[in-house]
Amino acid sequence: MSGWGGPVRLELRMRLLHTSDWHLGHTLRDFSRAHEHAAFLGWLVETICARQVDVLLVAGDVFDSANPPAAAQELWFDFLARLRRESPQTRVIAIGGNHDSAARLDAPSPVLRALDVTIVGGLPRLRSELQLERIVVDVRSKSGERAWIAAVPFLRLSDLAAEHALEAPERGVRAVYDEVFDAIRARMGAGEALLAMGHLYMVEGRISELSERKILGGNQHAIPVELFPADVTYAALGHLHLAQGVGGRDHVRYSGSPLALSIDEAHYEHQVVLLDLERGRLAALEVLRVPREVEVVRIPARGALPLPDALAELRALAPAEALAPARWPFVEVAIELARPEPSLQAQVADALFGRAARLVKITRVLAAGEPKLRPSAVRALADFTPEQVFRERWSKEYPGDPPNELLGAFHEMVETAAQETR
Ligand SMILES: [Mn+2]
Repeated sequence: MSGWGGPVRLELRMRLLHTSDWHLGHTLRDFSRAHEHAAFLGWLVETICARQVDVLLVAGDVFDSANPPAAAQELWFDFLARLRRESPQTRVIAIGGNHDSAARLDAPSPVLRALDVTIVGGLPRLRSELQLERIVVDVRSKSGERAWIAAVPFLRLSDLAAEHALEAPERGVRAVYDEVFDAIRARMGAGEALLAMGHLYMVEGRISELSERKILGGNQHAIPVELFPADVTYAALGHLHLAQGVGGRDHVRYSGSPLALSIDEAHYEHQVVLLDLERGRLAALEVLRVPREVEVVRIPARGALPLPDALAELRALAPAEALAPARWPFVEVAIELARPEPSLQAQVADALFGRAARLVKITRVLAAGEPKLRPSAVRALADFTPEQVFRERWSKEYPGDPPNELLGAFHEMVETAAQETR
């Protein structure tokens, strides 16, 4: 019941907005995403103002690479400055993800602190001691609600105690969180919330086929959801690009990425999460869909078309003048072929000439009943994940699956290589 003349409700309340995996600087087959990122960040500032958000949580992978281009860094700093101007009461807390360089993200911290921006790029240790004063963040809303945040960044094996690092990394991760939680419990008062941030892969996290296998580094570091004990009011997670609560829990949650970072993620419901705390309890949780600035189109939506039909559909796309080039849809086309077609690339390019479309992928599907060539024989190397290539190679020499430690080492190598080549 609401109406005139009711008592003014003076509640303790805090509103937080949880987002992650922006991957600023990302490119999709050489096409810049800067326009989409700028649109998202503009929308985010407007949303934070309109919904009067007290605290913004960014759960890792701010940047797509350890060495982001200047334009990506400009987006980040420009966003922080604009937020400060337009919503000066909003605090920002950001942790590093596996794509971020911890040191690079941390570097401007002393300046950003003056803008109420707290950054924990890498796990701060002094000799072997956790620097708890940097990981434990306490925030207060205008109305006086207080919350404590365990701002734990993505943990690398080198962050974990030596006795855990190789044998049982999940125990090492747990030891870090437990130490931070204990420090918070020793400080927090009644009616105050305990929140966690993390950039990690939880055991019950759902991933969709192929698209995210590459970001997981195998499953060997999957962490059980019990990492977050019952007194954790909300865990703001990053790493998986598909928005979801973990294991049926609403309050242990991946916000997912705000835009599709591969064509396989086009169907995700990209979103951010608004949460309200009231006297230490989670009072409300609301999902806000991120407006889509650029469409991702697959032709056809499922399966594949014979070449003439596929080309006809491409020619039927909107003309180039219909949209600003930065908004032209990303297009994947799947073509069914009776035999290899050497001029395929050129025919597709020709059909798309003058269309509002950016071609990111041609998927070739050999028609059923084709005698000799197995489909895999004509798949491009780019259609395989590094892990699939690794497994293929392994199976040529050894029986069974490669051992987990080896897969883990392989993924760590791939990740390092990927970061160094950007
Ligand atoms: Mn990540």
